[in-house]
Amino acid sequence: MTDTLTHFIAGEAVAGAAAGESLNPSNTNDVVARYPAGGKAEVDAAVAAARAAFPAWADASPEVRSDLLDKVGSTIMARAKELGQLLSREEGKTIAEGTGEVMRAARIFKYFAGEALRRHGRTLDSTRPGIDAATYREAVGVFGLVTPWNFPIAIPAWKAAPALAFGNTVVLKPASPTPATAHALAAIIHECGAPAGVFNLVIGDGKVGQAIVDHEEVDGISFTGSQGIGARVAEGAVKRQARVQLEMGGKNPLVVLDDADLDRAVACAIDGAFYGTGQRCTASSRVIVTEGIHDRFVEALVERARALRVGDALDPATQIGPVVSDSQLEQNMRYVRIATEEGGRLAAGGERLEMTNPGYFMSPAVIADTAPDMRINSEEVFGPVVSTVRVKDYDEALAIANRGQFGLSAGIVTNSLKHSRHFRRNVRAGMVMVNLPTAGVDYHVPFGGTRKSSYGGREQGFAAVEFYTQMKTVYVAG
Ligand code: UN1
Repeated sequence: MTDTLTHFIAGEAVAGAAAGESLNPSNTNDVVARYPAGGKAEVDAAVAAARAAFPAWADASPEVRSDLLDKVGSTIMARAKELGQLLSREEGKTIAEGTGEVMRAARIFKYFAGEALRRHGRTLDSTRPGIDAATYREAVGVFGLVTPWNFPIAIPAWKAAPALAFGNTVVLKPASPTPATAHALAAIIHECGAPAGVFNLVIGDGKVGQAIVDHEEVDGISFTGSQGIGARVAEGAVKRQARVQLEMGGKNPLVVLDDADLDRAVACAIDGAFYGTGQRCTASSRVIVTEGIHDRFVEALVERARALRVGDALDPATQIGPVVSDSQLEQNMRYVRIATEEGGRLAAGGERLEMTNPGYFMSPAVIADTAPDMRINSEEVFGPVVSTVRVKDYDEALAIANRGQFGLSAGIVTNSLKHSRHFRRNVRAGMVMVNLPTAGVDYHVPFGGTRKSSYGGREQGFAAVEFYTQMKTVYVAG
């Protein structure tokens, strides 16, 4: 079945001429949805609606906002199977991962239903007698949310839920490959009773994103996507002094030390590098291995990688779904080529696969014996491609882990308390994982990176209040 998508503006489904198709990457004969392409007119209408809805929403009892978010969370949960199916069909992650992501989105709404009720201001003792000082946390206004295709419901949820919880209104622009999943979320938010204009959806390409970024009435922008586009988003926002938050790429290292449990190290690398078809900004893309365990580790990694079942995302036996699009598959294959031309050894996978149905399949690639400065170890691939680097000892591993422009997530597999402690304190990354894959985060814990990975503050958990509220300082004399 092919859905026909609409925008949601001012509480109404707004149709437009079909401008694009969202295809099932496991079977490109299957058109998941046809969607309209919004432009400046739709963005203007959505922002005007969000602006008009803002005062009453910001003023509403926190209980009203909490109830809406809780209901959205419960509704998503009740439909997890159907939404997971849609997500996996549209994005290509396995059905287990798709349903898991839907549950994550539901729980994010429920978490922020609680946060809406929490008081985030502080009281202070003035140094002057008879005076009280306090800080309030107020809603900011209209937030523009520009979200990627790789977590098509969880990322819109973790931006929209805190925005709404703290009294802001929203205009969401989802990524072009996955509009149907975002549309399903928007429909649920409306069904659950969001007042008109509180949550708006405008579907379209980069022009919609640009119109949101440049709109004078958009007070803040939260973006997850590539570094190149992120830089443009920041430039546009800063020019007109809007708040801006960016989550961009990673080149996340996983360090494996001689004393690591081998099975655990391989499991961390397989999950971190290949689950979600490697399409996670937190994916482990460089595995840095000390020489005492190196050969055993690479051999076991190659064996596990070769045994992974690549296939249709909706087949429960599939472990690795397709890549999201043809252009992304091309990019992955190009990096495999570049890596081998630079001297890396293709030890597993790295081939385009033909299945019964036409789709974007490739075998998970392990590129061994790479040098730290190769392009494969500096540029984000965003696919099921991992490289390994052999090092002498922990110090060399840490130095290599800290190279490059990114700093999102970093992992270490070791039983050494000394090295794990040193790594936690000295690795240049916003998130550190000890004896865990670099990817796979909790829904209620702050998320974000350092250097070129993130900009403008942390998302999620208790940190979200910083971005989605502004502080007011109040002095009162009795
Ligand atoms: C995860 O590792 O569980 O776009 C989440 C991304 C990240 C989310 C990763 N923002 O891949």
